[in-house]
Amino acid sequence: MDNSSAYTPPKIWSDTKEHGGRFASINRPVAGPTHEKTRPVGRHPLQLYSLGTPNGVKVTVMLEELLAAGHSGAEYDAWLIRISEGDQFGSGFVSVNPNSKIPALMDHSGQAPIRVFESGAILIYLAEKFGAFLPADSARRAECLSWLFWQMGSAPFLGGGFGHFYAYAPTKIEYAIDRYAMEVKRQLDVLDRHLAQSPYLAGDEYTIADMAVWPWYGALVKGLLYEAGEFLQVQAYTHVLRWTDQIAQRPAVRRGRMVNRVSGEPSSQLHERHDAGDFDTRTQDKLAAPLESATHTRHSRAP
Ligand SMILES: N[C@@H](CCC(=O)N[C@@H](CS)C(=O)NCC(=O)O)C(=O)O
Repeated sequence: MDNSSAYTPPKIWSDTKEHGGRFASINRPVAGPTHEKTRPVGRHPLQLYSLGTPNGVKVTVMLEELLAAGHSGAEYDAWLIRISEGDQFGSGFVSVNPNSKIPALMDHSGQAPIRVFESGAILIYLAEKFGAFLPADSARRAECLSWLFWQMGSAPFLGGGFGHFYAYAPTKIEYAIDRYAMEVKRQLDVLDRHLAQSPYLAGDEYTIADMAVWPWYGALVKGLLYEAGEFLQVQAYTHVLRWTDQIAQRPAVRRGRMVNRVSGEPSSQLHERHDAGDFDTRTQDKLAAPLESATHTRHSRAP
């Protein structure tokens, strides 16, 4: 092995140079807000501040599943946080999540508002609040929480490790790509062997563990993450694919993945959700339509 390196770390690291790569403009070595910005609050008990990334989708799927199961107390407003524009560093957002990452939730249903950050914590909070999607029986609950925490611990190797070095880093580093490709394929094999024996992650029942793992590893096996489907030969993980397709058919999942989404087909993007009817009336294709006709109709104006 060649031990030579173009870079010798100095004694003390300092943030003096332009690092390049996607997200370089928002990365900082310190925490806390960069600017004052009031947190908007809508009319529902639950206020979600998020973006339609895999971590954000976990929570919007859970909220839509709760509503579909008849838990009307799960009505929510979903506000858009554009992380590429630094919204996560506004003072209002930081007061909900001092870690400045989406998703973040405020529950205004009680006497004092409760904040919850970290997607896994939000899923457990909602599951316990509504008594849904987290088995009560201790063996099945343990299995569900084990897979939920597996996701929370594993996905940083997929996103921050593999995804970063394969797709986003300004230079391709063979050592880093090999290391994380190996780990991601191992993770996929863990899932594939388990799903060969079990319909869902925690057994026969669809739970918050599936909601946490699906947006990451489901997207990966469908070739939707980092354009890495061929590189990782994802079609080999047939049991993960079976489970992915099964979950994708759920109507609540279809709705949840539209919320706070800012890419893809305009009809699949619901930037903010404040009402169940918004899925029919406020997707980007519908919002664009009156603007287009306004250019042709003399007295019409944009909403
Ligand atoms: N462990 C956190 C991770 C959240 C996370 O990494 N969020 C990303 C988007 S998927 C983010 O907000 N990044 C903004 C930033 O790093 O400044 C969770 O699961 O909630």
